[in-house]
Amino acid sequence: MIHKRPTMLPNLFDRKPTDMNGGHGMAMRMWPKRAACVCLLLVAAMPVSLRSICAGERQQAAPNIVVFLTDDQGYGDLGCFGSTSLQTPHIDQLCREGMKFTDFYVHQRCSPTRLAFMTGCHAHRAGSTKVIYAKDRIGIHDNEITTAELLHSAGYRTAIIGKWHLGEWEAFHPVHHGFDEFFGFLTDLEQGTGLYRDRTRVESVKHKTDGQYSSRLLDAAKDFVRTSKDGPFFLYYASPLPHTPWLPGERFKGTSSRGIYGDVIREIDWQVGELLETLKQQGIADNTLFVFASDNGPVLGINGGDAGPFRDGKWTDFEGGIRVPCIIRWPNVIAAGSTNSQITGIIDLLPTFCELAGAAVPTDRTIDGRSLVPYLKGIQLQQPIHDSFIVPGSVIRQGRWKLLTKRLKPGGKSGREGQRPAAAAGSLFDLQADPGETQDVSARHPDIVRDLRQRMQAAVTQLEATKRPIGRLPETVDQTSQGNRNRK
Ligand SMILES: [Ca+2]
Repeated sequence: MIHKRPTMLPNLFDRKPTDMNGGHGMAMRMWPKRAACVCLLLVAAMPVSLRSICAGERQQAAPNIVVFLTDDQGYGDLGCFGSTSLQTPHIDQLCREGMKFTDFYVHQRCSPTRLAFMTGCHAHRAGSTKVIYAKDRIGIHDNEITTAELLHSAGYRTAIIGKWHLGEWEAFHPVHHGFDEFFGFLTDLEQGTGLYRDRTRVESVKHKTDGQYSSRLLDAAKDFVRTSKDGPFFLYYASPLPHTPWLPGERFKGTSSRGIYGDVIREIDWQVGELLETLKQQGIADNTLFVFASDNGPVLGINGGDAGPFRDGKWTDFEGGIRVPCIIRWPNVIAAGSTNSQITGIIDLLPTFCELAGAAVPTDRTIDGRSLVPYLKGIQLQQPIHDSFIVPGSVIRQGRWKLLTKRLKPGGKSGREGQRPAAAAGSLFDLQADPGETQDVSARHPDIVRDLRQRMQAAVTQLEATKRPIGRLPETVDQTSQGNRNRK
């Protein structure tokens, strides 16, 4: 069983990232103590066969892992997911060479999805469904055992390049949560943020989506791959694109037929191609698990993203907000051009990566995710890995049926509600016949409504009994003088 320290180190709250005397060096001095402790516990809990992997065979057996997570990209914004107006040849190639997941779920906004990715749990269970900013004084809790920590403990070199968005204060910084390296942004604010290298703020940034930063993030990712080629490594490429404001690099301006948004999608697609090519140049592409997904649905009403066949977009639990495109490429294992239409989600990446790395999934807490490895290997299961998908207190999907247990409003500002109507609590949709959630069929299927309500109630009851807190700053930390992110 894995135990983490019961409380966060108080001294972390007394400092801000730029006060820590040189970023990387300090981070590396602090981090290995925790990593070594977790690793020892993990190894002790492993079967002998996995211990031998941890002891030396891992580099041949375990794949490198790259997660390319985009920001606010819609289900319908890829050629291989049905777009006829956007050209995404490199991502389409991922589809041809890997497995397409048609029913992959995330949360409706940035921070909860990233929290779910890092913890293998619904964000509700890990303590917060908020979008996290400095003023909130919250972030990922130190007691969480993150995807990055688990991979680090199994011998992976770990990096996050791009947007973190799980807390802007020192205690929540990614280098304290399993990442050896960080290059990117702690926050999402469009009015200005900072570019960090490890724990040092190296630049003030007006717009994190500016094309100049996109190319620099990509260059950092390519450098990380090249210097980690002897592996194994975990690269979490958390692209800030295509979040607003849309500011594509010069070479991509005017390259699409979908305006500036389309230009940004072209840039994302090019970056995917560049990363894949870098992996191929290093001779490691075939044994690298490459995941491509979006963190939530598109922002609607601004001539931007497209949710494809689904209703609504970001900020809602309609399918357009929470179902996103996902592709996984791993030529050594996955059948090229395959499709998986079972319920899956970003919560499944933690247990998937653990199985591949020979790390034990934490057993001292509830983990909502399940390993995708049987799906990746094409193993026929008697039961799918998930019986249902639940956004606690909001929606439950089982098979073709989706029940709303609360009223869902359209995403974004309420003024847009006229064009995109709300749906009443108790609405039942048949996603197989009606993926756009247009017809409430609850009156025709009272037994299904009753069953799904009971399942939701049971899930919420279980959640309330087992949910964990989000990390919070002690009241003694003075936001005006310590710990907050810097502004220009
Ligand atoms: Ca987002």
